[in-house]
Amino acid sequence: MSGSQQVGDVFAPSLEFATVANAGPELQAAADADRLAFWDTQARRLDWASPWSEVLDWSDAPVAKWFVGGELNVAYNCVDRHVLAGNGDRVAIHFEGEPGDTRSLTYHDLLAEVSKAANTFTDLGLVAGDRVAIYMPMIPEAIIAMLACARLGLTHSVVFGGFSSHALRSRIDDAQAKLLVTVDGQWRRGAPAPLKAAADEAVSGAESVEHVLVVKRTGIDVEWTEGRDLWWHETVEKASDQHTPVPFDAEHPLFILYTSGTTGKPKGIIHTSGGYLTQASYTHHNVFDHKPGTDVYWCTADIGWVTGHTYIVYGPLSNGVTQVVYEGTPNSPNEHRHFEIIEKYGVSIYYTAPTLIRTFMKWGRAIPDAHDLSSIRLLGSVGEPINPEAWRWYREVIGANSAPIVDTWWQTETGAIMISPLPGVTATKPGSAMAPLPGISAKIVDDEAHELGHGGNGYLVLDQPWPAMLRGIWGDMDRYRETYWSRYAEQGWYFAGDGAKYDEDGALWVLGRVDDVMNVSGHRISTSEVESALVSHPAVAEAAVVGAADDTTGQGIVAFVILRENVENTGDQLVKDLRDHVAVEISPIAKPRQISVVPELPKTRSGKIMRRLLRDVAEGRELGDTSTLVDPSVFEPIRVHRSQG
Ligand code: 6R9
Repeated sequence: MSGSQQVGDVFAPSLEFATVANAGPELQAAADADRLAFWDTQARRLDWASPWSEVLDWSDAPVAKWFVGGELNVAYNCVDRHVLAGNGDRVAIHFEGEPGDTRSLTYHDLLAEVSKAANTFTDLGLVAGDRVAIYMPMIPEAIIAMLACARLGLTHSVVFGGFSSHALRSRIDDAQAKLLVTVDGQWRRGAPAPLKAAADEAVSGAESVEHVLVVKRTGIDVEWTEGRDLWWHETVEKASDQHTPVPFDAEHPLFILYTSGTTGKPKGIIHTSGGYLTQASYTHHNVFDHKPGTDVYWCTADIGWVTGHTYIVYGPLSNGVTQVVYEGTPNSPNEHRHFEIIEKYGVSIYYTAPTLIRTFMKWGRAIPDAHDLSSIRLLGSVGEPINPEAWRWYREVIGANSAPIVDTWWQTETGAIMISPLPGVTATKPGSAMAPLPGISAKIVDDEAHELGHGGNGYLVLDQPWPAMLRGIWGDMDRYRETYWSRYAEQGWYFAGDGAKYDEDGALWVLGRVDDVMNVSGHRISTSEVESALVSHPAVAEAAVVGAADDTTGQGIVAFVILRENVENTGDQLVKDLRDHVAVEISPIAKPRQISVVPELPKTRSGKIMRRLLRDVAEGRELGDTSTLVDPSVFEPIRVHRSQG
């Protein structure tokens, strides 16, 4: 076996992988020599209808223009050009429905479907610049609708299918969407759950919406508003499959995606076309080492969040990917589902979130071990810091001790991956995102904008513009400047809102949101560092840590833990063991003041632990807004436990 070489805690790339890797050291050398010339080269991965006159115009900072004057059609780049290059028969999407129905779409099929949808949207009177809301589960029509928008220069706003009608309505109103694309219902754990009902509620009285286009997914009964509502199978499926795309300016808005800010109403993050697609395509090619025609790629995200936009739709399809799209949850009908899918399609690149990896750990390795996962050759992680314990488990159990792991740091705002190892090039350390990618520049600084040396915890800033950067907040450019650019206004740096450090070897560690950094007796301790220590204890499957107000120490550390299967809760003894373990792993100052064993943790729909709510529990307050929680009932046992403890 020629796995990667492990020395201490450093995994060097194997020669075998490095020899055939897409990325090589020349990327960094080229970016160092001339950053803008580097991006100029990367943009040529795409087909442009007309060239640009300038790579970057930063004169109106912080609003960037990339590839000034260049024109392209994003959907043409993701679909048509693969067909024109003779790859029309390659499968683009292997769709796996939750109830077990399957469907494979080639690039030929995808071109026909996107063309039909584009013709329908045009018949409905939509013109470039109009906004379209998409409220759908993970079915091919969601991707087709996004690409049809891109083809026509319509700006899509995808709203996660698990959000409430209230959340949908506020997004429709904010963007003034003219069309809403949705489904009758979606499959959830073997049963159809209505979605159009929520869409109807959202649209009722929403004056901007002229039509609601409905895909029949489950066949459940729906209410129907004549004149407004249209069935996909009676319109799109009957439309012509011939459609000629026209090019748009590189800065034409491609999509708006709302992120739940910690406070206030959601921010509509604006992304445009040429720079966004350039970085999506470049990162997908190099970070995932994607080989078109050979690899089978699977990103388990939902299109309702940015990972689905960039690493299911735009990055992969621009590179001619063959990918799996799965509709359901990882345990429908049982915990074997993801591994069955990997085995069935021969998935070679698998990209998921640490929260799912820890869930797999909790279920136990017997489940993945029951499957042939030998097709896997690269693993990715995104969404939150991955604790070293989960990283090692992921590599050993899912990656057969040889697949490189790419821990990818980025944000809705950055549009594409910014910090990540390059497989075949970068040696990795469990838990570290390692380094900014070639072409990207980041610094770790203190409050006074001084760069920190190795070992110092500081703030992550991006000190140079990048092609996929957000271009603003929809309808609120002041908030854009205030949120991201005011903290280091003098320096002109983008403030990411994450804490980070370089370790003694110069590896970059993202420590979590800065509002998750606790201050205990004057010591800065990251919630994720303590979580990581707890999870490294054999009894613990998952942990969430918050800083709760404390009269003597400023903040006290409060932990919530889920135990692994078959571990007995020995009460006080367990709590003592865990506190001692943290003291050993980090330091006695990081010992949690209080540890509660709970059956479940509150999470957002994108899988992030809602620490704000746990802080409310820890500080004995009434719960704040729980509207973005997947399942608000998880608080019942947590509170019961608290009143007993
Ligand atoms: C892509 C995505 C962004 C925030 C980001 C950070 C956290 C994402 C991470 C990570 C550590 C990683 N985050 N990836 N933290 N290591 N590899 O998740 O976008 O939903 O906007 O969240 O997620 O805190 O600031 P988004």
